[in-house]
Amino acid sequence: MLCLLIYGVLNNIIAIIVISFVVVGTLWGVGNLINHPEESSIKNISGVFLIAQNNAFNKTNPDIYAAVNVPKKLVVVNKDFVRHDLVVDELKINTAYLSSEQDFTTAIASKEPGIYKYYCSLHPTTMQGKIIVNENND
Ligand SMILES: [Cu+2]
Repeated sequence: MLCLLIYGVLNNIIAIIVISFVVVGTLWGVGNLINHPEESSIKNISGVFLIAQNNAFNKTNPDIYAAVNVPKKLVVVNKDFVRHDLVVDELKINTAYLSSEQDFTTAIASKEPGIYKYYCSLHPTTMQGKIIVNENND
């Protein structure tokens, strides 16, 4: 008798839990349909794509230009088999070590015009270039 009672209560609890999951799941689904997830605004910001390959960034370690107070998206991808990173001390950029095929997205942002050195901390003599931040003339 007691066993049956406990069994009945247990069944009810399980039913309640299952119904809760269904309700929450449905609400979540409807919520997603109503609130279109906002597009990330950083996608609209012009960006720089740096590929670390053969111990250079984009083959030539190019100069990168940016404007004061206009953040610029920076994506670093490692296409080598050895690790690389990208560091800009003055702009507090550090991708940490990237293994092969890893990437890191950050932003170049500066309040001060200037020339800032970017480099790979593992290959600082061969992998280094300049980020040139100019006064924003808009
Ligand atoms: Cu490197």
